[in-house]
Amino acid sequence: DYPDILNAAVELTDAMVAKGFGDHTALIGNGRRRTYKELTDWTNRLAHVLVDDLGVKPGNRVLIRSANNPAMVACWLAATKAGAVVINTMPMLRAGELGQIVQKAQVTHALCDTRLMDNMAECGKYNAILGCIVGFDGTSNHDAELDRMALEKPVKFDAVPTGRDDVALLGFTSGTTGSPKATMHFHRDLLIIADGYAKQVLGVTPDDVFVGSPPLAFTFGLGGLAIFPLRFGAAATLLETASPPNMIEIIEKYKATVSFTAPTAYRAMLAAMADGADLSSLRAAVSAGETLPAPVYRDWIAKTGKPMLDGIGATEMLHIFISNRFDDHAPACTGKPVHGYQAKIVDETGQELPRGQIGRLAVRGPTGCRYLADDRQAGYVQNGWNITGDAFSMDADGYLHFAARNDDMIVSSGYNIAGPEVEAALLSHAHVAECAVIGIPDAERGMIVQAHVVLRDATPGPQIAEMLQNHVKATIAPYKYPRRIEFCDALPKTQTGKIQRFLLKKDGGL
Ligand code: 3SK
Repeated sequence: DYPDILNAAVELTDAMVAKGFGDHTALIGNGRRRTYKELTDWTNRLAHVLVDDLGVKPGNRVLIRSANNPAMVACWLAATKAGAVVINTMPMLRAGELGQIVQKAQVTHALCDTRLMDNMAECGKYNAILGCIVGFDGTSNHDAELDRMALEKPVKFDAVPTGRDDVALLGFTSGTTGSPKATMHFHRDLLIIADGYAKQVLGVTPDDVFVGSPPLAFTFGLGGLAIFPLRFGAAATLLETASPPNMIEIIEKYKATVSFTAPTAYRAMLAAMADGADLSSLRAAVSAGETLPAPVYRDWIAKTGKPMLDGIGATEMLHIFISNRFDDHAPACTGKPVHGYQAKIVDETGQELPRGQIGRLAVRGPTGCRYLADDRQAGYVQNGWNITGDAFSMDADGYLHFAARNDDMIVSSGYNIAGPEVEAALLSHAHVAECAVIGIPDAERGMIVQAHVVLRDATPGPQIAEMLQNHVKATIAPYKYPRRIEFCDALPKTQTGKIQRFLLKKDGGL
């Protein structure tokens, strides 16, 4: 129910000032607070620079390169006000990876934190289409070219009257397998995820203070750390480096109420939490990006007394579409579809499966997948349903239970074994800090379960391996135990914290 002419950035800034939130804190970062009025003026000045001086036209693709900080949010909002299609990118990307994005999205303009300029400039040398690269000061001291130009500009800007179905954002995803795809999202989509999930599941109010680790370049982060707070007059704390101790410190210092991160980070927060840590302000810990192992859910609630809400989202769908609720959450359960979304479990032919059976999770709703010029569209969207890469079951009461990524189901001697279930069993052992389970080829059994384990307070060797195998056999059906265990110092992860099991599978998992 959005008007035909809709610019999402205006709704998150000027409209909030008009609603009386001008003096509320919008963003906290780089050691200072910015109100809604300050953010609105800042973005309007920047939008003037983009349109008047840098020649940004509606529909131009504008790439933003930065760590999570208020200046990145301001640049994203300004480019959106200018009618551009924005691509937020991670600071860790190198020139070659930036080049792939520039070519795929036909990027003409880049706004780059000056501290990250080397790779951006290198990318510009080899990509002629990228005619304009301008630096901004990510430390918010307004000490770079873009900031200096903005200081001269008026604080009022007539935002481009974009249509609600005009593309506002390209979310890039390489999933866990490489080969990037760009997903297109409309202005209305940016508001739908706030008015749906954030309002109806999280019940966000102007008193909320958000904290989290996902990069703004990942739509999980953009929603949780920018769109959700700004839509409701709440505040977001932005951390350039969000280590677990850092997150705890920020929750304590700013009395954060909602946290967004992945289960591995919650587990690390639990390990880093001193006895007197004060998390009393927190009312919701949102876990997504990876499946939430039951031991992490239980340990979190036991230690903090705070609810942990597991959800599943996808860059293709923009944000979380299935979630637990405050009054209805349980271990090893992802909950029910968010308002506006529907889910079903299907087989390889698209036929719906009976309740309780594991199959592919299919979803549909207002923010479904539209890949930019990509043949993989036909595989992802079938008969209007988005066929996610996840294997789930739906129980008799309509709750969804994660089994595995479709690629992570292991068939061993005719048994279907979900890798994450074995991981959860391993994680419930005190000496397991992190683990990833894969299937590797085996002459006798077709495949066997192999676990890659990062130990805590223990020395790798056959003794601990046997102890872990026995622990799994005692925790879940014994046939699921990992026949091989490899110990390692760290697991390969994407920049958004997802374990790259496909890397472990290479070369037989070694
Ligand atoms: O679960 C995810 O991977 C995800 C992706 C995009 C947006 C939100 C989420 C939770």
